[in-house]
Amino acid sequence: MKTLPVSLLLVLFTWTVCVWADRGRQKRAWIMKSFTIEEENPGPFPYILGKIELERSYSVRYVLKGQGVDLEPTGILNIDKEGYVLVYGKVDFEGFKVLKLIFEAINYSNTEVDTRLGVNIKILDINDHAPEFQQTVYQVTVNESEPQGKEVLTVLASDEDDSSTNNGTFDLTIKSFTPKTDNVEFYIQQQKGQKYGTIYFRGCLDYEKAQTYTILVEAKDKGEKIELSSTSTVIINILDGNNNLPGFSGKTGSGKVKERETGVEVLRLQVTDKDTRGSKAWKAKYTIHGDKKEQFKIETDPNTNEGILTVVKQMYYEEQTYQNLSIRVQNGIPYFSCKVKKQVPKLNNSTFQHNSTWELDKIPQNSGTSVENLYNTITVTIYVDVNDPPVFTPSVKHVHIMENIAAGTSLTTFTAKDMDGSHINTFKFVKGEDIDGWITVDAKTGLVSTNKILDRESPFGINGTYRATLYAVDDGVPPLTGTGTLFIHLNDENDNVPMLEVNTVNVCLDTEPTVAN
Ligand SMILES: *[C@@H]1O[C@H](CO)[C@@H](O)[C@H](O)[C@H]1NC(C)=O
Ligand SMILES: *[C@@H]1O[C@H](CO)[C@@H](O)[C@H](O)[C@H]1NC(C)=O
Ligand SMILES: *[C@@H]1O[C@H](CO)[C@@H](O)[C@H](O)[C@H]1NC(C)=O
Ligand SMILES: [Ca+2]
Ligand SMILES: [Ca+2]
Ligand SMILES: [Ca+2]
Repeated sequence: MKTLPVSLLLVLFTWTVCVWADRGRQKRAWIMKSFTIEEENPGPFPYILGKIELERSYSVRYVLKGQGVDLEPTGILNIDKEGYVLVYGKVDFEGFKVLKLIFEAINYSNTEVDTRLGVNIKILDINDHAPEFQQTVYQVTVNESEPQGKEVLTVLASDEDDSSTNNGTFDLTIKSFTPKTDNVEFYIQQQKGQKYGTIYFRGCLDYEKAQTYTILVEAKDKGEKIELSSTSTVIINILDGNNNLPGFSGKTGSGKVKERETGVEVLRLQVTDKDTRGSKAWKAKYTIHGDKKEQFKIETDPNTNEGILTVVKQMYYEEQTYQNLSIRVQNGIPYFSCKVKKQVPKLNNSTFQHNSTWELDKIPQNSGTSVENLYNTITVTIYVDVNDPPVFTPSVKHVHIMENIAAGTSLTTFTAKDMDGSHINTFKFVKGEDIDGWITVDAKTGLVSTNKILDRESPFGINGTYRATLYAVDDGVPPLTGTGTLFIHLNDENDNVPMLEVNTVNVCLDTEPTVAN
């Protein structure tokens, strides 16, 4: 009966060699004391790994085959005739964690395999890989209204080294974030042994303080001799929400409305809103309070955000001389507010997972609470103005004319203006004083013509001058009247003076430069 005296001499301490017998007659295994070699051992090559010795009285030839010899990674290992195992090159742990080989001793005389052993060589990892993030840059958008403790983003990294050792496990940390604002702080949480970490924030996001944060996250392995690390950039974009109420900024406290006027702008109210111009969070929404008779409406100017107050029902001075209105402004979308009270952990809130959140003042306290009752108010007084009478421009006219001209000759045209502004063309011209019935007046145009052949010797003229008056009467209740005066100067008919042509008049204006000759 053959015995199998195998002794193994380990020359180098850094390799693990397991040897067992696989011959049918011998089913015993030798588990050798473990030694390790670091991967990527730089040599010099070849170096002796160890020696396999067989106690034989006859001569045998040693053969080594398998991974590292004729299987990948080929050419790394060999055995010499004395049984020394030699190493010819580097081994990469990330490629081969163990090399499986077969050792054979062959009888020189009959070339039969005398002994066959399995040999496993374990490769020991070194820390030659830094953990790497899945992405070098992460981008995420977060609503400004999100509450603290809200998950912002999860990052993932991996380390190719042995993940069962410190060389292949790593910590995720936030190295820095910019800008540093006092309203918010970012932190990362990584479950023990996990490859991913989640970024959260404590405090309040505030678009007005920072629209974008750039966070540098680092993954650093726990290598014993050297620690390897890499970083990734996380860009957090804040989406502006409605955390600013519009506030009245103009000093317009009162307005005026003419009685009986409607559809007229009475007052413009200015507001400022710190949210993004043009956004829903910026757009002002006005409401009127105290307008029992619904005499006003208010609209928002889409460009300036001003409140345009318009009178929609006629007001009468006899009934009221003024009206107080309270005008509220808010935004069309819900409002929220978040202010940091203290940068300290919130205490005794057992249901809260992130025990490192800050103490905050929030509106609404809980999401879902209505915040419709938040607005800014201004009180305005609208005074009712009485109607102004039409005014003649100019109010006095002089006409020089030859006597005996035909009836119906145009003398001059009066013009008048309604000072109320909005009452355009709502007055008519009527004849006032005209003792001898000399003139006619066109109600619409203000054209004054002769009514008959004029006589210089009329008892109603003084030194050949006749005085008449006109009224411009508006349609107010009661109607208001403006008065214009016309002086007609009649000249003696004289053969030496040429007649004026028909329908041509000599007009002198007393307040403006003369335009006629
Ligand atoms: C080796 O071969 C020789 C020659 O054939 C033989 O005599 C010897 O018994 C063999 N040894 C063993 C252990 O089989
Ligand atoms: C980790 O790597 C170092 C070399 O960087 C090595 O010396 C050490 O043995 C490795 N540790 C493990 C547990 O593999
Ligand atoms: C932000 O909020 C709006 C509604 O308020 C929602 O539609 C949108 O999906 C949110 N965006 C993010 C990135 O959470
Ligand atoms: Ca590593
Ligand atoms: Ca490694
Ligand atoms: Ca706003």
